[in-house]
Amino acid sequence: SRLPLRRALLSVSDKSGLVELARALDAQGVELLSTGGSARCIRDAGILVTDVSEHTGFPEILDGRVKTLVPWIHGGILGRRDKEEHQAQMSEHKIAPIDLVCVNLYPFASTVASGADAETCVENIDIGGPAMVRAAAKNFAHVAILTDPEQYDGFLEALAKGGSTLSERRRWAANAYAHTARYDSMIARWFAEQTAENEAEALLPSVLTVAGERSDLLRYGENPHQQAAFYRDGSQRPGLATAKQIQGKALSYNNLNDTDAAFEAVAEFEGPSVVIVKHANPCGVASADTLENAWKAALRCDPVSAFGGIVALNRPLDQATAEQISKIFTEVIVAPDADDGAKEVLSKKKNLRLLLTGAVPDAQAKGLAFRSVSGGFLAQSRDHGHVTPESLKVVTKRQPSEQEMADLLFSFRVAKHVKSNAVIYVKNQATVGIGAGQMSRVDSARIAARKSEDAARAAGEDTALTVGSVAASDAFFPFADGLESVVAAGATAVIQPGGSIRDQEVIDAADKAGIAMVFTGMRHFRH
Ligand code: 93A
Repeated sequence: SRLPLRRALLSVSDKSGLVELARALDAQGVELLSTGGSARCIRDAGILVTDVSEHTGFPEILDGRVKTLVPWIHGGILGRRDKEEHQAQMSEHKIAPIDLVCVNLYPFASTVASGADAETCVENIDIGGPAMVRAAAKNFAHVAILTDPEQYDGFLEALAKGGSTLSERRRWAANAYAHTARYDSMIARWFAEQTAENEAEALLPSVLTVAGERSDLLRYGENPHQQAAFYRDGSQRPGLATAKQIQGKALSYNNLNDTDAAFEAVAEFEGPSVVIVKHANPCGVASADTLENAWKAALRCDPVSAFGGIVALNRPLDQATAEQISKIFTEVIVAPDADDGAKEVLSKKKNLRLLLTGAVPDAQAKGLAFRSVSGGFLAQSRDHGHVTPESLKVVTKRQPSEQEMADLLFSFRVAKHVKSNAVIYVKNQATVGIGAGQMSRVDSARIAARKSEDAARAAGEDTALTVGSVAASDAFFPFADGLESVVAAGATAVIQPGGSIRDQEVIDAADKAGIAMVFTGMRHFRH
């Protein structure tokens, strides 16, 4: 049955859309109750509103900590309209029914994100708001609950039809409990971060916040017969959550997954850099003096796979680079920003999606990564490991040259973003061969070398690009054969974690081949 509306309580921290809502309700003859700041906002717009304190006869006390936590408010929300005793008790205690509750909560997450001190964060824990939200949602049979300005228009449409329906109110109630659950889990996470002794201990409350603030429904999942949505976790980490789509078709599940992989990878590098991703694996990564040169170097690695790829940049996209990229078919470009010339160039490619994120993620930031397994999911701290020159140990007779050292570091940072087993060849800060996702490390090494031969042929060069390169392996070589195949491809220096019981065999093979090898002591499995 449609719900007639006599009295509404509006108490919101995010005041967007509040005046419009109040005006529309007022026009329908609805009595408006409101708390301090919200009431002021409505009154300033020339709309008649009653302060909650006036309605209840009880003042807002304790710096506003107790505004609505009184029986005249909660009784008005919770009382059943279909039960005589409830109605009788309400009139006995002079409790007026409240048919609409519109509440959004103190901005706890953004207060934390702003770097506010602990006292300010605690003051921004809303108590009265969630109590009203939960009460109104419980009484959804008789009361409507709105927790998001984006719901106002839908509510007003329902009102124009004579009031909200039960199924509409049930849906709003579901949103309301999701809203308060998420809110409390953010608070739990903050407390855990304040008190937990390590990242793993902070995991549990963090897991609760996985179901994010807003979701985008996607056309379908990894395959057309699967359904999918993107949930934001409210962290505002630069990337998919902050991306604005400037142009192009709607993003698919695979687009989002690949774009994320590309953008996280490009965030590893300081200088102007480009990562091209296909099927969640990089197929070209390069740093150079300019983005345009980085693009050309990245593309040279595997121009065949780059077709229909996803391109990530760690600098604002400029026109020259945009012109180069638009020469081949690209699904998505993601960058912190783009200049007008670049936008103009790309606007001619109607299907190309351009995503601008405002900033590049911090590759070393802490965070969580999840994977679903049957019956639950696995959670771990994200791989923010970052190998530095100081952490490397040369284990061969030959020392790497300065150039080799720079390329070794580069190659290992790429390896972190390639599915295991990963073997990467790099020359002059650009990948020249990437072997990904094989069940044997030797196969990855061989595939990378063979792809590099193909790339050389495509570029009209007669020696494989891997000749004179350096090579990275994401995990240790269990036997000398992996190393030997890297040497056979022409690598002159190798970077790998070390730690195999056969390390000595592998070191001997490297010395025998006269190449340099360094151990990182850190592994970058990515399964
Ligand atoms: O401090 S509270 O936890 N105690 C309350 O009784 C209370 N009632 C409403 N927070 C309370 N609220 C919150 O105040 C609402 O959830 C809303 O976010 C905010 C609106 O305050 P104002 O109208 O003064 O801007």
